[in-house]
Amino acid sequence: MAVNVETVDAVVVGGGFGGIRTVDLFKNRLGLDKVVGVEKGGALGGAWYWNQYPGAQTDTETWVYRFSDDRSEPNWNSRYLKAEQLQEQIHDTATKSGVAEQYIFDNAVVSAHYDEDTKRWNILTDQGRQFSATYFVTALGILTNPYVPDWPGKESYRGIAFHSARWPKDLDVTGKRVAVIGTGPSGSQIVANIHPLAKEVTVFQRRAQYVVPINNREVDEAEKQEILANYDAVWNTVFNSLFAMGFVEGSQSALEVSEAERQEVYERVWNKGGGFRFFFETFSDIATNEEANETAAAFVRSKIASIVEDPATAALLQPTGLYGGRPLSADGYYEAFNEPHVSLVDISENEIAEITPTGVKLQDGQTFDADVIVYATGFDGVDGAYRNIDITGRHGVELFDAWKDGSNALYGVSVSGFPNFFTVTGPGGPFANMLPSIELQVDFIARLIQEARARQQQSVEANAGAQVRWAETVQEISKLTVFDKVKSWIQNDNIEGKKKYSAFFLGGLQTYDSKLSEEANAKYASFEFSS
Ligand code: NA7
Repeated sequence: MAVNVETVDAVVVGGGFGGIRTVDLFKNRLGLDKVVGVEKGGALGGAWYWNQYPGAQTDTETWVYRFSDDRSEPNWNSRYLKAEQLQEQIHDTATKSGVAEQYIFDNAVVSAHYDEDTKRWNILTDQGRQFSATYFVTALGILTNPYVPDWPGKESYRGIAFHSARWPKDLDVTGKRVAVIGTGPSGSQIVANIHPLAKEVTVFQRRAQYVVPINNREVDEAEKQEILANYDAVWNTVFNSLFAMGFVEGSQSALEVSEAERQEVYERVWNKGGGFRFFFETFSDIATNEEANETAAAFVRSKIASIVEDPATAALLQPTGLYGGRPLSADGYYEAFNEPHVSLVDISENEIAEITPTGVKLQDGQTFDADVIVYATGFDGVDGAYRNIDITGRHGVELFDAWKDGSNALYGVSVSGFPNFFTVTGPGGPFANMLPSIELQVDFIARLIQEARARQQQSVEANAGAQVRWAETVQEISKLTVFDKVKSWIQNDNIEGKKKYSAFFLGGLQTYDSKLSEEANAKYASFEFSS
C-alpha cells in the first residue's frame, strides 16, 4: 500500500497554550506555510481538555493567565477560570490567530525520527498519518502523563476507577461512596468540590500538605476596567518578577520583622487567597531560608488546627516538614473534614497494599469499600510526556539516551544532537506562570529559526557543552532552594524509580529572560547552526 507522506514545514505536538502559541508564531511571524498542529485529544485545551474533574481551575489570576499581547476585551468575570472556561479561552485565542484550523485531532504522535540525509523529521501518528517536516516541536505540557502507582488488583475493581485527569464526563457522584487517593492540588480540589454530593468521601493521605485558600470571587466591571487600564504595568510586573504571577513579590525577609508584623502579613495574604501569593508575596525568603519557611509553615498549621474540629484529624492534616514544592490552594479543603461523611485515612506508614474488587485495602488488612476510586496520584511530570513518543536525533540516538544523566534542554527548548527539534516547556525551562514562560520560550525558538535563516543555515540545535553547563546551572540553583528538599514532580522524585533531578530552572522568569537576551546579544553562541 502506498504511504502518503505529507511534506510540511513544521509539526507541532500539543493543543494547549504552548502548541497554539507555536503554531501562531510559526505561521504569522515566520511566515511558514504548512504548519500542522497534532493533538491526541478531541479538541484544543491541553491540560484543560484533560483535567475536567469537579472544581478543576487555575490558581493563576485570570488577567495574567493569557498571552500578554492579547489585549482584546476578555470575557471573564472571576478571579480564576475553570477548566471549561480555559478550554474556551484556548479555542478563542487559536481562532482569532487563525491557528485552530491548522490542527488535526485524535492523533497521538508515536514517533519522530531525524533523517540526516534529508535533514528532515519523519513523524508518525497512531492513526497512521505521516509527515516529513523541517521543524519538530513538542509542546506536550508539564503534567500530562498520568501516574497511577502499580498497586495489585486494580483490574479486579468492580466500581468506577480513573486518574484525576481522566474524570468521566458523565459521572455523577451523588449518593456514591468515593475514595480519593492523593492530596495534591487535584485531590484537594476534588475533595472540596464533591463532598456536598457524595454519600461518603474517604481521603487517603500519604503526606499532609500546606493548603492555602484560593478565594475565587467575582471581578466586577470596575475592577476589570482598572486592570485593563493598567495592563502594561501588570505585564511589566509579570516579566520583572521571579514567578510571573502578576503581583509584586515580597522583598523583606520573614525573619527581619516582628512576630506581630509577620502574623499580620500572613493573615492578610491568607485572606486574599492564592498559594503562590502566600509563598512569594508575603516574604522574600520562604523558598530559600528554612527558618523563614518554618514561620509560614507554622502559620498554616495553626490555621488547620483552628478550622478542623476533630483534634485527631486536625493533627493528621498538619504537615511537619518544610513548606515547599508547588504551593497549593483550594477553597474549603480543610473545612470538608468537618463533615461527618468525609474521613481521612493516614497511609504514611500503613500504605495501600492492593485494590480489591470492592475498594482499597491497606497493609494492616483494613479495607475501605467504595463505588468510585479517584487516583489523584499525580503525573510523570515534564519529561514524562516524552516517554510516549519514540524520538531519535542524529545517528539514531534516542532522546532518553541523550537524557540518561538527567533530562535537560538548553533553556528548556533545544537538545544537542536533535537539530530543528524544539521543546516548549521542556526540562530545564523556567518554573513560573506557564503563559509568560511559554511566550518567552516560543519567541526565543522563533528567533533561533530567524537567525538560522539569516545565516542561510538549514538547522539549529544546542551546543553540547552549553547544554551541559545549563543543566549544571539548573541543578545548582535548585539546591539553593527548599524545592530541593521537598519531594515533588518539580524534582522528578514523586515517582517510584525516577531519579531525583530538578526539572526546572528555579532562578525565576526575570533571570531566565535575561539569559535569553544575553544569548541573543552573544549572537546565539550556545547554539550550532548547520547547512
Ligand atoms: P501531585 O501534586 O503530584 O499529588 C499527587 C498526590 O498523590 C500526592 O498527595 C501524593 O502523595 C499522592 N501519591 C502519589 N503516589 C502515591 C502512593 N504510591 N501512595 C499514596 N499516595 C500517593 O499531583 P496533582 O495531580 O495533585 O497535582 C499536579 C499538578 O497539577 C499541580 O502541581 C498543579 O500544577 C496542577 P505524597 O504527597 O507524594 O506523599
